[in-house]
Amino acid sequence: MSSRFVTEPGLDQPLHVGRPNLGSEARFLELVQGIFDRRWLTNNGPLVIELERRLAEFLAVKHCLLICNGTVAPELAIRALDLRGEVLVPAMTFVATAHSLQWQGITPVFCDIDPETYCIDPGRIEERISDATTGILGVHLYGRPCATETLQEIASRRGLKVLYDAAHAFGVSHRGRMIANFGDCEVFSFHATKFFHTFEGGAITTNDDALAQRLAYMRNFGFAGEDDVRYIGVNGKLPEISAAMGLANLESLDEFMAANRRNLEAYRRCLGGTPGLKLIAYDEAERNNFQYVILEVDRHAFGHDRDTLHRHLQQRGILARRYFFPGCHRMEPYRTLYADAEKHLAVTDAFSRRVLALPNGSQISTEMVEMICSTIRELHDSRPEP
Ligand code: T4K
Repeated sequence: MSSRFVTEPGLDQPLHVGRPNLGSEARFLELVQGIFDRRWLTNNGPLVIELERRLAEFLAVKHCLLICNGTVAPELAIRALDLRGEVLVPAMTFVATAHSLQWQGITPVFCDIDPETYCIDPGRIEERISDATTGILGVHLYGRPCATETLQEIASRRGLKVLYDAAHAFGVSHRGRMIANFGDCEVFSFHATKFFHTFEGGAITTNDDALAQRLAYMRNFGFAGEDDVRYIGVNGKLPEISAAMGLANLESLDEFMAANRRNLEAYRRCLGGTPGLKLIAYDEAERNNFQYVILEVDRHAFGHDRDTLHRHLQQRGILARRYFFPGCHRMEPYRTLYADAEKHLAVTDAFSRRVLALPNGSQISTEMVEMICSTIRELHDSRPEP
């Protein structure tokens, strides 16, 4: 793969966004040995039960149900909450968020984002509510929390359910409470590229006992007992091998967070004086995972647009990603089905043309960050004279 790239001196393989954080290999292998010894591979095994317990404790939430991934998790949550008709959702998210609605015949009604938080703009919600609206699906984009209080106030007043896609927000707090505790429930992705992962995986968290029970049945084909099916369900179970990875990774969360934070500070230091670049800021009064180093490129002040910078980095083996471009409303089937959605999404469209995610994670060193930044500055310095 590296032969495709002209690499910088000292860079012998590409620098990826999304390189997995990995905890102790020895601990993981020890847990895998137990799986072999027990011959218990999946279907709510002891490692899944242990990881659910540890996660619920860490997130200070009553119920944490592990699910096979962060796409089936919202699909299950949407069904268990009995959402139908229309659900409000941002278009500035990974397309799986919109798919989890459309897959079940629910219309995703795309709402614009707040340019400061990058999350669904609570001031633009009410204009998108109709008689068919049953819920709001907020996304804590890049691990920065939605305006949960305002969303809850609107939802309670209008009789709507609220759920959150917290795929990016594991280990994050909001007003002193861990993300996991907001809305009717929250869903996580534990995909390999996430701050905390289980190879593939996800979770649903809630403080609602009845909802948790329904979700537990639905995750297992609807079974409530050996011959007793209560609901339509799916196979949403997480295997033991994934739980083993999760348990090993959980022990290294502080190291992952410290590496991310150190890298973000290095990016800030090295890019600070470059015009036309804005780096994501996290609320230092809260817990953060600092996983996403998001750069906004102002093409006038920087001298080149985001796509030129993206190409410039890729050609040098720095695999920055346009998370997320374009907005979901510009992908199929949404582009065809909801052709007028763009009228409501000016901030989303403008932001999606400026955004670039830079490499971060425990695989990225300060020297690598410095090299990435000097590659970015080199492009700025080569800008055409005004
Ligand atoms: N909601 C939100 C807001 C999400 O961001 C996501 C997923 C979901 C829901 C759905 O959750 P899951 O169903 O995935 O659990 C990647 C991830 O696959 C996806 O999980 C993630 N969001 C999304 C933002 O990124 P791609 O299509 O960009 O993946 P890919 O294969 O291009 O890999 C990304 C980078 O990571 C590459 O530079 C390579 C690197 N990588 C990847 C893997 C898997 C590695 O270095 N090692 C690896 O093992 O979607």
